[in-house]
Amino acid sequence: MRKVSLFLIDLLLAVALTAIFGIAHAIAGLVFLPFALFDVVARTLDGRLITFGIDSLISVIRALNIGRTDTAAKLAEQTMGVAAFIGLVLLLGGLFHLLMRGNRTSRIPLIAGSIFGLVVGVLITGITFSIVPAAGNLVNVFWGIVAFVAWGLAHGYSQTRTQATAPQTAVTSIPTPPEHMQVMQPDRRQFLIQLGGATAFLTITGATLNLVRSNSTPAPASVAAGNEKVLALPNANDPLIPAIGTRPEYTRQRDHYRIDINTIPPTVDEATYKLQIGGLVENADPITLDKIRSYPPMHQYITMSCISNDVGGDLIGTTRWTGVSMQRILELVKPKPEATHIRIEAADGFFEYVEIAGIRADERVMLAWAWDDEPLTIPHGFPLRIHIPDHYGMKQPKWITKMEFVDSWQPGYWVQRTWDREARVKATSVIDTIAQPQTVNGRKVVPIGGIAWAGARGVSRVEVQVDGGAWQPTQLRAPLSDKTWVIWRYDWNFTAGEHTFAVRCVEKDGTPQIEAEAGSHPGGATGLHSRKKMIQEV
Ligand SMILES: Nc1nc2c(c(=O)[nH]1)N[C@H]1C(S)=C(S)[C@@H](COP(=O)(O)O)O[C@H]1N2
Ligand SMILES: [Mo]
Repeated sequence: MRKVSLFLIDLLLAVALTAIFGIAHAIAGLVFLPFALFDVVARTLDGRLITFGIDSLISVIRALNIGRTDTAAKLAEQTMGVAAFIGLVLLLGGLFHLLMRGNRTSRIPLIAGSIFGLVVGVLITGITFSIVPAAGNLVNVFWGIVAFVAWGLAHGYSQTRTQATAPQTAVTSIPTPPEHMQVMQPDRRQFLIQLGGATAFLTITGATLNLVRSNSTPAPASVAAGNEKVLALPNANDPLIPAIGTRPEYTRQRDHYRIDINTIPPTVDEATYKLQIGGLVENADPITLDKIRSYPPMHQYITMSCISNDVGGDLIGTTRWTGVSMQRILELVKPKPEATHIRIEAADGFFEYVEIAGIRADERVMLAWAWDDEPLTIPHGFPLRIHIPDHYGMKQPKWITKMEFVDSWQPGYWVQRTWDREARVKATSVIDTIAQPQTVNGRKVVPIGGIAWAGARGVSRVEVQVDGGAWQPTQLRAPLSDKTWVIWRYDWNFTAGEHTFAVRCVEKDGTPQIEAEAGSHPGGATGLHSRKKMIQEV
């Protein structure tokens, strides 16, 4: 009986500790240690293992068709984080009971509990904040330790409440029956009920507060209630109307996919922020946001994709980036002649190397501070992120804190974890829709449509194939820029029955899209996108 109640106490205290971290996070923005610890594990695991984990997660999400890949993946990671944390704390509780079996310690349970909590707290916060510095300031370290001391104290206290107490009677000659023969003491049962009630209360409070908090995250002022800016898109006059069901050509910032190594994105304090400059430069003065925003802004419509995006996947978006060309930053910091690369560091510990010659050759390499005409939101990299044309997202840090000018290339965060050094985007084309039959210019057709994208190389042609027949040219809309996807449309002569449709594209210089199927690891997915559909009269 005692074993069972000890396990119950461990479990309840582990859940209660998690709930208290959740409440403090919702109310005071303090670190939610279960997520921070998950990020620690994700960062220290072997690159191949973590890549395998991400690939499997994305395959499962896409196979189950449970909604947006990015949100489903984050939710899965957060759930794993909470479950692993409860498991870890449960184990630590077990360790505490083991240590308490010594007679000396069992006589001072409150002191022993606090010391145990202190040691565990120092270890866990120390490891966490040395690996995920973004999660840690002194307040968070202190808070993590205090919470664990309280947890240890609660263990010590529960020890005093559940110990097999000697009978209260004066008859001391009757020996206490062996432990396994005792019925549960009323006091112990009462204690378990109290503890269970308190834990349930904390858990419900924590969950509710966090739900309220995440639903009340204020939208940027200009997006609030119906006064969203409507951008006049540069191709607004293009006569080609996308087939019904084609994705929106332009992605609002709030709809853009989000991928990064953080269970909770890092926040950067705008008031004290300065872009740090270091290494081989003549002017290492930190650069203020005001300074960066004081340059005449450069606007670029940009399609960005995650290298983990499968053919036809949803980890791709097209929005308008605003910032300053990196060439202006070079003029400001004046790299020394030996400098060949910039090591870009971010608030979450992420980093990448960018070649200086590439910046000199292409003024479109841009330090961006706004997306979609709004300041970058926290998940999308506030206050600064970089754009590097023709490369996957993994090459383009968000939340940039520092630029270190160096004289050699090193592998960046994902390159260290077995992903491609260049990560140059692979051309891709996707069928978004096979729409209902309709009559166009007196002809009964099935409009088919989607996107094609070849990074900054541009798309010259998109073709559709039906049932393995000849490839047919499609109509293209003018793209938003030379770096965005292009919307295509094909009006296929209506023929009832089940049909298979495939799409492919050709780059500006005549290079065809790679048709051989390959998964996203290590250099980005290739292969043709196809869909089957039963075409019927309407
Ligand atoms: N600091 C930081 N920058 C980062 C990442 C990250 O984990 N940390 N992830 C990269 C990856 S893999 C992608 S695909 C893009 C995604 O940007 P988005 O979330 O704004 O769409 O950010 C890139 N920049
Ligand atoms: Mo990515």
